[in-house]
Amino acid sequence: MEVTGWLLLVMVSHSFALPLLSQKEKDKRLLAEKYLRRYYNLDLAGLRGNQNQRSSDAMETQIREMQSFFKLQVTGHLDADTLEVMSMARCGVPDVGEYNLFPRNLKWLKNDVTFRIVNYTPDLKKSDVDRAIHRALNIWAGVTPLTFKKLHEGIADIMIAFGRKEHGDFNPFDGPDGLLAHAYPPGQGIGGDTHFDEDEHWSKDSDAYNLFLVATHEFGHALGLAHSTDPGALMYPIYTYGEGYPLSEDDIAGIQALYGPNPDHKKVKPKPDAPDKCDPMLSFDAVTELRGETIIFKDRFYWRLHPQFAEPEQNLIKSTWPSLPNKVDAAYENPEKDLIFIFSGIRMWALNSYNLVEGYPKYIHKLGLPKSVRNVDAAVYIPDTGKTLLFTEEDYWSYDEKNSTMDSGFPRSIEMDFPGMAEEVDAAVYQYGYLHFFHEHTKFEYSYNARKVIQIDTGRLHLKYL
Ligand code: TQI
Ligand code: ZN
Repeated sequence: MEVTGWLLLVMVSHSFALPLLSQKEKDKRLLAEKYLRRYYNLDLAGLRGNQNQRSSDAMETQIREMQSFFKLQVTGHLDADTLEVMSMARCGVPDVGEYNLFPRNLKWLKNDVTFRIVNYTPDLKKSDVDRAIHRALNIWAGVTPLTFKKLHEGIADIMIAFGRKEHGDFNPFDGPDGLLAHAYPPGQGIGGDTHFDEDEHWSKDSDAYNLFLVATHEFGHALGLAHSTDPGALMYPIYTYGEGYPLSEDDIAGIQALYGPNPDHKKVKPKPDAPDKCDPMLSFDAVTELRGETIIFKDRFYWRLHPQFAEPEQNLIKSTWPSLPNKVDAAYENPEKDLIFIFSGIRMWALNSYNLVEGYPKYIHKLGLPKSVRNVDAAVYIPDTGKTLLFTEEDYWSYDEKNSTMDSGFPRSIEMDFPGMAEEVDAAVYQYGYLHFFHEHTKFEYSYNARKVIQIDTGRLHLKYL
């Protein structure tokens, strides 16, 4: 990654040191390049041959894409309107998918691709290996015009093999863990070939590592996809076990950018992309502190905000806490116990930083909530009182952390006790004497001492948090 960054910089400054351009022209190009690289995946480093000509072509294509996104006149040139939009403040999220293609858009130049399974792993039955490979190829066939034909001998486009250490391509594997597999981008000879590290334990379930999932990821490479920056994508470079359909919208956008859609338009339902932190209608599922950082849960993702980092980090819940469910309802931290508690449906989990505490998950009713409560909307611990407030629909409860008992006199009405607030809350967090309540795309800041709402932010408000 680092190396690529450097390469990019060096080549960019080199390729536009054109003597014909005035300083002003150069500034414009640099602004445009920076912008297109950031929001439109402009990649000038991968271009070979006549640098100036190729990079101008690549730029022109991206300028057109950007102009059409902003409904400007599509000229492919850096005219005044285009430059104006480029210099405007904007949200940091790219306008195009997060997927990446290999430099020069390597792809198969035909739609009928052949494959051959050269050998098998002893970890699984032969039929299980066959099934995993076929299912993995079918995933990509389902969203493209590609078809995969199996060969039993001779040379196929995608030669699939298991091997350990040096296994014939001068690209050795490394024993257990680390490298799991690799695949070569489309091309002659070794292009498309896909190798699995025999020193891994291959499984057909959640044991490390699931052959079907790793194979689907590798075939993504063998068809021309590089890694995605979308943490929800299969092509994101972190292994996360999950059930169900493995592709996200970003993976599909990536592969269809190369091959187009499946003409039989089979209905698939991709996993939704990671939520967009710039969506003005964004709402949160749960918010908690965790050792001085803020963790925001949304769908199967969470953001981690470190006070010193400018950019929030987004990840899949499952990749950090595999034992947690994909949907979190509420979360709070008890800093004295150094635990965070996570609620989903009628169950709750306790985590010591990143480790699940023994004895969990537990039923929320163990806290003293009545059986009629089927989920908790929000939870927040108030250090001054040692109480945790649990919000359920229009009511809230108070749990005494010291005695581990539910306080009497509850539930009470949210509306009555927090005047000016929404009747229900989605998420709550306590910071420096203030309670922050989230409801839909609105944030209420409530002073616990003054017992009143002191600020309401609505729409795009979460930008302040993210
Ligand atoms: N193997 C790498 C991978 O497939 C090899 C690799 C890195 C690579 N960059 C590449 C291959 C670019 C082609 C093009 O990602 S790996 C995962 C994941 C690996 C990693 O063993 O690290 C998977 C193999 F995504 F989980 F990190 C499979 Cl699914
Ligand atoms: Zn990969």
